[in-house]
Amino acid sequence: GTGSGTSVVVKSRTKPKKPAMYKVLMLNDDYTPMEFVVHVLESFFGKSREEATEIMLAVHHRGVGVCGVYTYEVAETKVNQVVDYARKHEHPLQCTLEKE
Ligand code: TYC
Repeated sequence: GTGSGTSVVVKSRTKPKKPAMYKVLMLNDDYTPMEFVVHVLESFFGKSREEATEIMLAVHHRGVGVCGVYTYEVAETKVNQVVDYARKHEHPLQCTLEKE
């Protein structure tokens, strides 16, 4: 406060804003096995077998699909993990980020 030389913590009147969210998109290709895509959706995105199969088939038919929505750091980490894992298994599976 004034004169005392001590500091005062003042509470903000408004709420802090929500973090920007990013969709992790999975892209179709002609070579990655369907079972591999289902496995990726289960193990990196916490999907059930049923949900994973639905998402995989949607991507297979439409070309692209949403795996999940995360903050930037989490989304970027997922993309890197999936692309690295696919490359390790010699599949061309691609994943990307899109701001919501
Ligand atoms: N199109 C692939 C196939 O016929 C399957 C596939 C689905 C690949 C989704 C990638 O993100 C993908 N084997």
